[in-house]
Amino acid sequence: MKKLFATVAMALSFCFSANALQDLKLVGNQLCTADGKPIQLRGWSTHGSWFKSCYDDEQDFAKQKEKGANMARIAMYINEGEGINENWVKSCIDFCANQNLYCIVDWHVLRDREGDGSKGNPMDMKDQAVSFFKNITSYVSSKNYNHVIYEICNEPNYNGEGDVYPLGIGYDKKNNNRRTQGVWSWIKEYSTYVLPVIKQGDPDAIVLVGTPQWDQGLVFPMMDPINEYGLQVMYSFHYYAADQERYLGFLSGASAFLPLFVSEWGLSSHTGDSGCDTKSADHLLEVCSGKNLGGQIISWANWSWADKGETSGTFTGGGYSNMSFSEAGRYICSKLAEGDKFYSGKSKAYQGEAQEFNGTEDFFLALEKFDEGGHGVAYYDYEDANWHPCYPSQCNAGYKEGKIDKRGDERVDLGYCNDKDKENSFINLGYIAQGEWVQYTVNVKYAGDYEFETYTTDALDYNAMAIAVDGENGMVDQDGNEINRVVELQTSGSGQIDAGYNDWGWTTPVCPVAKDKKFRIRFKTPGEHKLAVVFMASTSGLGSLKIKGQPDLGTGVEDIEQAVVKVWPNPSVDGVVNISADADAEVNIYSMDGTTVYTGSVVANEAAQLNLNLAAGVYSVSVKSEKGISVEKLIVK
Ligand code: IDC
Repeated sequence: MKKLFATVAMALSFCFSANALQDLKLVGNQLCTADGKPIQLRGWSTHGSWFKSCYDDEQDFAKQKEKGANMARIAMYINEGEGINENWVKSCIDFCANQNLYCIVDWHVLRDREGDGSKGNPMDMKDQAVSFFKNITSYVSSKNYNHVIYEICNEPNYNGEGDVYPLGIGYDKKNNNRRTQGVWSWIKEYSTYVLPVIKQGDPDAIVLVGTPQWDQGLVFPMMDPINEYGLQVMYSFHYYAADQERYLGFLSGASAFLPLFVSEWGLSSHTGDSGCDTKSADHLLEVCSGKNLGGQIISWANWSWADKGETSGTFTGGGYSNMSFSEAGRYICSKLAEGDKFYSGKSKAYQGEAQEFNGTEDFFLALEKFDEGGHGVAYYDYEDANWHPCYPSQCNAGYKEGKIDKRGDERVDLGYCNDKDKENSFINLGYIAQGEWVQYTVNVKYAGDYEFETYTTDALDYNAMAIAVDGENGMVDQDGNEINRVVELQTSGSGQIDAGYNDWGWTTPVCPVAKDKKFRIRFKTPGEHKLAVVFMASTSGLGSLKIKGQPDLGTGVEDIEQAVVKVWPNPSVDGVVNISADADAEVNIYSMDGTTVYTGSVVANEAAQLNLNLAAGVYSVSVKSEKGISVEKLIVK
């Protein structure tokens, strides 16, 4: 019966739908079409209403399509030019539908200029935003459109927020600077108004949420994501090639933790009008093609389809009518013409040998034995020494300084924690810049959740570390929930900031938003895993990572043989799923944000059929018996 309804509904939607684009959905962090195939949306963003003649006609979008775009972003400045203009946005939505282009409706918050007296807090215009998104979503659903993505705030910001130091991090301890974190709380507050309205008007929508510091502060949604509204939320990252390559690691690293969308990027500097850096642009597109920690294919919109004549613009000044492309415009056309070009390479164990963790004894990750595969695949490490905010002269530092003779052909910065007693010293990762990560291959004897500690110095000003296992978030709390994806490293010894870079010690990282929570690293299965340390802020160094052998974690790691757990069908449809285990067990199912969606139990060797009615997405099924905890991934379509 249900099936029949579905077929009728499909037929109806087919009749009414003005375009032939597939529905979009998130599978884990990946944007996919309805059939589960990853998709990369590519194309241009409009400029503001000043250059409307470049995008007030269907032909304007036909030209973008002809150049290879499959998406267009409609940037509606809310404080400049014509301001809010629903009719224009609606007509652009129609044009895109007719041209089979996906379409982003962008509420273009942009009030970050020094001295303009405003704060860039999206809450300032939340009433207008609520009414705008209400009208637009009801327009979209009245037309039965499926091609519209909502970007709820372009670049929320704190006026004059500052430089790279506090970037992406709420705990600049030295200055007690929490401004960027403040911006995230504005965004979260704003989302409580806008997202329910979108949910009501267009329940299956994909929504892009801006992040602090001109959309580079991805650490905030990693710490504290938005999961409350049953919408498919992705986070925006913005990039201006000529002067922002120093932040590109954020995109590469965060790809393992969040669904990401480069909803705006230009070949120019962040002013929109100087430099034109095609090399740095290549680097961005390489990351977007899937060459990143999460292997995520990331969509992008280039700024901007306009003929203002600025470097970032697609056309020369006044050049639109004769299609006179600028250097940036020609670059984008050539990239769009290439179509899908996805990267799927993987890093390999150093010298073919995984490090071994036997589960019962403490394990010390040998930081110099990072994977092979080079920059972008085995690690992300900035090449240009100037991109390091604290140590501009350092690049592959230990090697260059003659301190260490290991792996000098790689970019990763290695050094000895104790130069004077190298024999008894760990080799550390040093000179860590924002967005850098390093990946290792570890062979794990028993699946389970393990406590860990880090070896750190007294000199930790800015720090925020994440751990990825197999290209996904690898940390859970003591109850097995994914509460957030970032830990704050602790200073060793005296606890005094800047006491010294040579004073190392073991500390337990804390959860920045819930200090009482303890993190664990989760290996879902025994066998070989990729373990990556990801730094979402610059930090002085990581001396070692100790994963604690845990005989009594409740998982019975010492003597486990894990329960044999079966979950089927997987993927499941509508959350109808069978679970069995070869021992009496307690079953918990969590959504990816850690919300418990089911709690129950199974009797040994008896299948339990559950009808969970879950939203499409990825869940983890945790089965706890005297044999330990087994975790299975469940995909619901
Ligand atoms: C710029 C335009 C420029 C305009 C300015 C202010 O290129 O012509 O005068 O806005 O309206 C962003 C913003 C985007 C900026 C762009 C380049 O989202 O609106 O456009 N940029 O400065 N973030 C980072 C860079």
